[in-house]
Amino acid sequence: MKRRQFLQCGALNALAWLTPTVSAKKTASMAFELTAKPGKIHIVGPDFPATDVWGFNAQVPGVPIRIKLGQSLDATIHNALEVPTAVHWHGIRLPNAMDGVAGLTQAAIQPGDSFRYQFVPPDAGTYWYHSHVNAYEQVGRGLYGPLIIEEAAPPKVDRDLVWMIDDWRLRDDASIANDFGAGHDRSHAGRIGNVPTVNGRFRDIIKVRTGERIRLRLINASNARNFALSFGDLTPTVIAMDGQAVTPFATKEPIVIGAAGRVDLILDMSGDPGSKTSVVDSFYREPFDLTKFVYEENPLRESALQSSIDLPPPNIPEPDLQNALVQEVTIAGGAMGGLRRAKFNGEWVGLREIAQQGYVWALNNVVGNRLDMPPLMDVKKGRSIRLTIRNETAFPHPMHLHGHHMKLLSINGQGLSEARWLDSPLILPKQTMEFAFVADNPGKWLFHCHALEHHAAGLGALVNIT
Ligand SMILES: [Cu+2]
Repeated sequence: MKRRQFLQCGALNALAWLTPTVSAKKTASMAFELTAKPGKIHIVGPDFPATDVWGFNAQVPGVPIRIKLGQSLDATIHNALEVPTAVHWHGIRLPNAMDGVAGLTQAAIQPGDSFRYQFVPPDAGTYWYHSHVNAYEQVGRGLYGPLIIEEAAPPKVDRDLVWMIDDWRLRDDASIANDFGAGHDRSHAGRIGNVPTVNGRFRDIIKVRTGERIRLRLINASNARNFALSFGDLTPTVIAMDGQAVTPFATKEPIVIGAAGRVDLILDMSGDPGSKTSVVDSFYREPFDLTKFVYEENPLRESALQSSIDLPPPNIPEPDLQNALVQEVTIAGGAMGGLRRAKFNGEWVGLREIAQQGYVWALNNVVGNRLDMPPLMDVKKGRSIRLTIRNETAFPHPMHLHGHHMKLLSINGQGLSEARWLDSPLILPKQTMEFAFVADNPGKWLFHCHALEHHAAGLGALVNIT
């Protein structure tokens, strides 16, 4: 009798304990409410005033969204701004209607309105979400956040860190310079700022411990700044690019991350207790310290972890190279680009006249100034495409294809020994990259430069898959 009472009691307790926890957990981990609204953040520290920004839940970076592979992403966006907005889930191979391109895949979310995004991301990895309405202003003001899809069994690390790297153009009073979409930015390198930040902070320090293993997820949320990061005495091991696993490789070369790109690194913190290591950018002429690791006095362990850091390989259909549609795309225009004329609204027009309307770039001689223009590619679902992108301009372009990852086949004719699946490859001046992918995701997709001022100035096109 005693034993039975005890069991019953135990069973009841277990039920009482389980029921509310399970349901609470479900809501907490799967449904996100994000409000796009103005906020204030301290970017440059206490000696300066806070900066007025726009953020998801008034934060920059916005609320981190982290779910497990296989879970549904369920996010309702409330627009508390005075302008329309929409949210793009960058790098996710999602259904077209969830892609967040206002005017193409949905109507913009008007001030006071909401929109619910729901889909199951097919790949684990490091992604991000950001506004896709007047992105050069809305992303520039802070409307972005990290989107992490965790592997079922991630590699064992001591810490999983996300760094959203940004580049702000601030005035002396730490307010955002209001010259979004300036002509010079559109025709040159895009909006390059003067205050590079990690997670919204300028020259912050990151405390670490000797022997610690960190998975560092780098996300470049800048309008246009590209980064090439060195980690001092540390030798990072690259494990993923643009969210997709690569065969891990250790490198002392600077890690290049174009605007919108992502790189996952494993860092084994090998510095001495009490020491410091600067993370230095060297993409442009003047190198600078982005941030600093500061080692605590007590080490975590004597020597680095030796466990495996391999991620599951990408689960993306292999393109059929033999029977692929061959498509060449040439990027032309911009300052020092030598483009004389291009097709603008269906007619050949001189570049000077096009530039007067704010457009300076063309893909295959077509200025991408509208979302109702004829597509650059019109293909049947399931068709493999071999896409060669030639950059004939004087500037780098991170070219983003929505809804797909592209397999990089060659750079300047040089084949690759390892697979790279990218959604935002950075193509340097005078460089040619060849890609292949299966057009397996139906819909009208954007293909555009993610230097956001370049996109606004005509560097975009549509891919129609039916
Ligand atoms: Cu560009």
